[in-house]
Amino acid sequence: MNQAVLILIKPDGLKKSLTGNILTRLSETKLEIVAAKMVRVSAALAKEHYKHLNDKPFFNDLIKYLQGEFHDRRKVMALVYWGKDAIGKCRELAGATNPEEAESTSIRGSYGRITTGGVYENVIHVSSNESEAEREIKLWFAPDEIIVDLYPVAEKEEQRRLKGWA
Ligand code: DAT
Ligand code: MG
Repeated sequence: MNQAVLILIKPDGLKKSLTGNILTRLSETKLEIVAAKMVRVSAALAKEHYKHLNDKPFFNDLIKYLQGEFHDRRKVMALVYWGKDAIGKCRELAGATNPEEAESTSIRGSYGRITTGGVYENVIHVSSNESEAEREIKLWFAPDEIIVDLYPVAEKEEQRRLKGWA
């Protein structure tokens, strides 16, 4: 069954210059990239992304980590992959949440670490099921940033000032 999945290359992945490597690993899946961009992550976006964890003791550090505060890289790379069993394939390549428990050849097993402060620096985010993927993709991307029609869209009246090239 075709699925969409949100992938984030987190600030540690960018700082460690792993972008090309991670994209190469993901290309083994033969999935299609249908959206990609660099994002400066606001606190509001990070908190909404990880809202299911907002009662955890590590939540504040998790938000700072996603915002790049620990890596002097205030950005992440956000992508949507699409194709057969996309979530399972990408989760398998990513490896377990805890980088010390992740299979050593997985992306998190190869490049992740746990800091002395207890932060799981696990290099990438991968949505864990279809409903989470839909919520996350709609959070990170607008419909016209995705080159296929993943979800229903509606015409919206919007009064906002847009930047154009000068
Ligand atoms: P995943 O990223 O594998 O989907 P998750 O959604 O349960 O895992 O958690 C989101 C992130 O929160 C995870 O990538 C790292 C962090 N995290 C989870 N459990 C943690 C823990 N016990 N200590 C520190 N960070 C943790
Ligand atoms: Mg998750």
